[in-house]
Amino acid sequence: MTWTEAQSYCREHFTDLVTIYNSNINQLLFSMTPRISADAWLGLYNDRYSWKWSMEGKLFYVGSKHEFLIWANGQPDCVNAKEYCVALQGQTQMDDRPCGDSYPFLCYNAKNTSYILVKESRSWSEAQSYCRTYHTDLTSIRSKEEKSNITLTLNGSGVQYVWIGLYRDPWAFWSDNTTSTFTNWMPYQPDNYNSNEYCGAFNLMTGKWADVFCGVRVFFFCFTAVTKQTVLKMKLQSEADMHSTEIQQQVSQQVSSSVTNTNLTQVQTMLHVFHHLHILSSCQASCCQKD
Ligand SMILES: [Ca+2]
Repeated sequence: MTWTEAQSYCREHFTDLVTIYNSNINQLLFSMTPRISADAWLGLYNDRYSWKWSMEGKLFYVGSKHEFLIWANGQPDCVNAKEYCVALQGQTQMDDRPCGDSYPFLCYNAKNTSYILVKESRSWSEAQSYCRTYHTDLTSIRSKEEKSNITLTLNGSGVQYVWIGLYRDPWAFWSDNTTSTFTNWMPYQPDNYNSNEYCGAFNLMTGKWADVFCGVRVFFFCFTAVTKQTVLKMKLQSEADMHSTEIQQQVSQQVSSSVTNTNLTQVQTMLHVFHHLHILSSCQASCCQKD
């Protein structure tokens, strides 16, 4: 199945496409599968539209609804899987570029609401440090007004590329919305070959990962999250009137918050998830059976 089809299948029949949190889980998947030259989808994907502003740090969707934010033709294209910072190209349109490239940059100063073009070439993070030291931050473009002020600032400067505050985290998302920083890429991967590889796959021959075009039909891994019920019995001693509904509620709240603090629920879930991995082939739905 394609990545999206596999995601739907896993969500319908199990919990989701699998998340690999560490090398033990990677090893478990490897030991469960035959050594064949084929790939199997993981829940991992590289979201080309998960941009954040340096000044705010939270996710900000950049799409067609913002007419003042225009991607240059064919952008963002994440060439060689290395472009995670955004520059204005030709002073008006956006292009994702390698964060290590050196360009002039645009700072924003919140004290006097001004935009400052710094015509020294620096990497994106060096530019960010500079702006944070001497002004407020690399500039955002959050309104038509802000865009036209920036256009005025850049007017006649002759700069080709100029860093702004937009960036994103590479390969930051798993289908089940958990966050995991563990990776096990093959050498030279991810490479975004042909500029269309935004889904993560597990190579059954090596157990290593590669970025693959999301539309190809390959095997995939689903998992089932099993929540285990734990019964806690406690004896409470108190001078208070335990028949009072109000006091019962207070006690109940305190007990449940102390249980939550131990992460008990999470630990139990984690332990059981990985005993229920299912491997499915990309064959016709009729021949795919739960194991
Ligand atoms: Ca680009």
